[in-house]
Amino acid sequence: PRWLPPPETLHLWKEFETPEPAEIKAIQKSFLRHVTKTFARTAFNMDNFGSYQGTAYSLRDRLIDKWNITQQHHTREDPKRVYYLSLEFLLGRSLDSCLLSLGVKDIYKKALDELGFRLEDLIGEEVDAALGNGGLGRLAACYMDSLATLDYPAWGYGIRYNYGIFKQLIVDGYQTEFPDYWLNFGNPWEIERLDVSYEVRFRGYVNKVTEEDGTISYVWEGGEKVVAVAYDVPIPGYGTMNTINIRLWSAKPAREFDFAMFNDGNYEKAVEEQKSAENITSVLYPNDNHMVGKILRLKQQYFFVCATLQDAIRRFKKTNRPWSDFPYQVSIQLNDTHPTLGIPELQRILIDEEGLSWDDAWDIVTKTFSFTNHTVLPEALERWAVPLIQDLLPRHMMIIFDINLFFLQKVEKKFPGDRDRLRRMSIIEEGHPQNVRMAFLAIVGSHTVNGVAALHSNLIKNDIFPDFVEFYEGNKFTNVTNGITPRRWLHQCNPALSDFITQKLGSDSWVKDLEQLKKLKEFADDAAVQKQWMAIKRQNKVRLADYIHSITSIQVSPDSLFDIQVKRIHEYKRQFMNILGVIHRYLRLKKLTPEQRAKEVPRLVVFAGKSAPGYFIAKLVIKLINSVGEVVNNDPEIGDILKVVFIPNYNVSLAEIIIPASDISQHISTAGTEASGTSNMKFVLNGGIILGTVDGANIEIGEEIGEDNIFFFGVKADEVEDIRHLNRYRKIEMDPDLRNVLDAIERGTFGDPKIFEPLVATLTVGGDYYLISKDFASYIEAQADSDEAYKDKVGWAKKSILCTAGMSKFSSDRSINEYAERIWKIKPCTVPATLN
Ligand code: GPW
Repeated sequence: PRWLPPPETLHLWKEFETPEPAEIKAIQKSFLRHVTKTFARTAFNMDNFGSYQGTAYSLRDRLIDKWNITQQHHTREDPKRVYYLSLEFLLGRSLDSCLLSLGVKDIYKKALDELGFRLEDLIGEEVDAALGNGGLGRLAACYMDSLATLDYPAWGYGIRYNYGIFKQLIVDGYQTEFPDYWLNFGNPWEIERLDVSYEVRFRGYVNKVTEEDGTISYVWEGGEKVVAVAYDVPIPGYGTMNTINIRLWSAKPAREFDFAMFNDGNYEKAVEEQKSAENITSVLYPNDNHMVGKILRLKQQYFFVCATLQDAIRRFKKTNRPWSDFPYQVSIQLNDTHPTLGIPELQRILIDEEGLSWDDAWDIVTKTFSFTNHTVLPEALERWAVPLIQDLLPRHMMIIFDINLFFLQKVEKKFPGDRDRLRRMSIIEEGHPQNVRMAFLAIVGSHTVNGVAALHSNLIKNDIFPDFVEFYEGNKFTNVTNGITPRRWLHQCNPALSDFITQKLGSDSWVKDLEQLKKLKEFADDAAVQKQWMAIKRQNKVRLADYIHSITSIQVSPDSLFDIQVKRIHEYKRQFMNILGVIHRYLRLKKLTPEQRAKEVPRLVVFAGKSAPGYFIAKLVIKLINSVGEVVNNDPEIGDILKVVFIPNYNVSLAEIIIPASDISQHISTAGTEASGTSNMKFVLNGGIILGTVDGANIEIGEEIGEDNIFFFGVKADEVEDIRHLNRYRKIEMDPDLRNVLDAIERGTFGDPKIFEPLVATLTVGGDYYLISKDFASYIEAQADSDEAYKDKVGWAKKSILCTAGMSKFSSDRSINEYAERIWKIKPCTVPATLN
């Protein structure tokens, strides 16, 4: 039974649950209380990290008050909620974004100033929460920000990895990896909830039970259990009371430490069990757009999905509704196929534990789940070996077979006698071993399937799942173009531009309503605005130049054109083509007279990004970039006309410095391979111009800002297949300029050419799968166009303003409203400003 507060004490609760007013004295008091009491430090034993902790804990108190009020309100209103299931949440730092969301940045700055601390320094003390690889994880973080800001009753669910994405160091030009033990100095942004925990079973056996009336049921028993413990990360909406939660699960051993074993002297075995449970949530898999079929990863997937469903069901059951209400109270979004086991898991709970019929249960399941696909790359589509699932989750494997059987029966009914169609559509792929095609399971178990940009959603429909489109008669498939939060990706990371926009628009309402940016178009030809606009860009370039110097000791000029490509290193993203283009430029510059060279647009080419530790070719690309930089940057004939920098350890907080400083950013994936891309949106929102292929969201960005304001090049997605076919069956036509570049590498211009042989071979014997040779000439041409355009300062400033002005569509607020209205069927639930 729940404890009820004595009524005469309620005013005390209310007093302490109401957020403190944001007054300087109150802030200083709470800061000093945390510094001296929570962290036991004194005025004579302080540093910036200590004051970061004090500030963070003082803000945490405010977050928790808002969080509690939000949860109480939601409990009372009981709205339909959305659960966003993701194996990755790439949140980055929280201090600055939290200060801004709570509207207390200025007053905290003042309060800390008076105590002798500079807020900027404290912000720099925070380590990133890097529980993600790249775009997919960062998208989840942007979506949490929008869900909170738009007052939606939403929860994120994921894993609290002890180690986030590895730290990248460059040693002798090569990537080396170091563990990211981000929790070493504590995490002020989480609340440990030892009281919220669930058991998760693995392995064991399935018992078949025949009831007296002859009905058959199955019980999953035995095996081993681990416990999932909740850690809550509050996400405050911007300028609203709504504060939602990301619940991250951490694995603990189910049984207490085995003292009998310990006393028998079997220490190792006693500790072993403890360790193997904790292993489950110890590390984030560092692969982006690539599946590695490791059993621990499958364990992670089931572990988090199992705990999450128990949590959602417990919340649902508190209201004593019938099961048939479940899909009207709960919507579950699968962020790619990684949480797809939620589908058989909910089916199992409903039939094995809650006693529903298969059909009633399946009806609930398919009305509850929806699924976002984020890639068309075949190597990224998850396939799990049947024997692996059978061993780890025997009951789920039975259920998946049954789901498949009933599904194929329907296919057979609709397309009688079409054996090849059944083979193509089967959730179970035949072979040795058989495999479960997780995307098929996700499609069959969901009411809606979406891609992440218009082109991508079309490719899903026409190229990767056409049989399913035909079977469902087009009704399940839709597009929701990705978006980014303008709070972090303009307001927070580019304060100078943000203030200027607010000044020009006469209001800061654009931060929550990006449509307002359209009004900037009026200023595109205004000489004074252009001048200030470009002055702000220059400030941001100086900030990046200083950072580059501090990390790499390379001096770069803020007056050069900043040409930036930052993202995970992957063959399909073609950083290789970029560095080949740089070599081409270098060779061309070397042929010019000093007088001719002086007329060239000076260019700084920046790279950053991590490679998966086992991705050999991607790692060679990093090495080549560093080797080229070594030669070019030290060539006295070249000077500032060309510089090449690889900034190590790309992460969210580094992106916040890099993105506002770009003149050009490159998004040059082979057409049809980048599902959407989201950094493209961040750069353009900050007045940077895209040089890119006709791929992913680049296309829609071009539509919004106008084709004059983007440098497109390369073949179109619908040409790629034929070209690849030709590449396979004839000798590849090597672009002559590209041949020159490869010759330079092979001559040893950039060090021992043997090192780069396997990389260069991808263009020849490798069949040039990503069409670098095909696109090279038009890529170089687009680069030359960008040089010409940059010489026209007025024209460039206009383009830059029109870029920002045209980005309204790409707010994650727009994306989230689309999901809420069209897919989740949830409504905002506005939390009152005070308790009542
Ligand atoms: F393979 N994306 C990613 F689809 O960052 F699962 N990691 C991944 O593992 C996958 C996709 C997956 C990215 C896409 O590459 C990018 O184009 C897209 O903008 C982003 O997901 C968010 O939708």
